[in-house]
Amino acid sequence: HTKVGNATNANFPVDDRGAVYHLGVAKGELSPRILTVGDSERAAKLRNELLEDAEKPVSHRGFVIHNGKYKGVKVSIVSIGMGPSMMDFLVREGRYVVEGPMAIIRYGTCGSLKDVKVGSLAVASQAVLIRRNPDFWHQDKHSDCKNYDISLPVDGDKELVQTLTNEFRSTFTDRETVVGINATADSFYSSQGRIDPEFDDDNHNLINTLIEKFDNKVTTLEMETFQLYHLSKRSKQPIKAAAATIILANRLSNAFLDNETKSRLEIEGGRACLDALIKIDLNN
Ligand code: R1P
Ligand code: URA
Repeated sequence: HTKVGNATNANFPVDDRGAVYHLGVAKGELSPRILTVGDSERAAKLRNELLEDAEKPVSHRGFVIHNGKYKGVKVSIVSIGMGPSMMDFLVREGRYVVEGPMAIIRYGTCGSLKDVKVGSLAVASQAVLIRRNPDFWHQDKHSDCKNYDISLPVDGDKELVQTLTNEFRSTFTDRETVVGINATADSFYSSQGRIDPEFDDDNHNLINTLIEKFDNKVTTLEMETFQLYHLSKRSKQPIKAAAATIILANRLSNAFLDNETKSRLEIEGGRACLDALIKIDLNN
């Protein structure tokens, strides 16, 4: 594990070496081209299978950074764990340590609201955010208070989304790649409409609401893509962002993908992501 030393500025903590407080890297220690995944084992496999000249990984606070080259181009593969706040750390602290324009592709797993087989792939053209609103369960709530807030859609980078879609469709000729809206939730459970008899979640209608609100265009449910798309758009320096997922769970049929297929799709899809990442021109 990497050590981060004392920080002095509470607004944006960096140590005396210039390492950011959570990612543990300083300026120049992260590539402008980033492939990010949730699972640290997925990141390690991608590093082992696909990176050349890989450096010793930097591991801090649940983030693991693998720097190396893909087809001669410098890239970073970063595992971040789960949820919008982990993506927030990556985009903000990553932005601080990288000079100039960036491209970030997320490759994760997801549930699907479409009638597609598990083991299909998805690319997110847009993303919405679903947040559980705790006030709904409060005794002093307003009468119009909703149980789950669903945001308006935010676009991914059109060019990178198209490049990623093309790479997926040419890589996976034996299975479908669906393109549509990703719904990013602040829980794997309640705000993705999973029913948990142990908790009062009031979410029985959530999946139908999502399907109807966006005219049946929500294809995937996971936990990070919205934060990536939203922050990339709000970054003052350019960040091109796109996201792809393995459809692990079908939320309509309740099917779940086997580990062996998932493992294979992680590598093949990871290669497709890296191909898209190195093709993109960062400067226009
Ligand atoms: C939940 O199981 C996790 O899987 C998905 C979700 O977004 C969440 O992070 O992505 P990863 O497989 O990349 O972690
Ligand atoms: N990841 C999620 O967040 N949801 C799923 O259903 C599967 C993977």
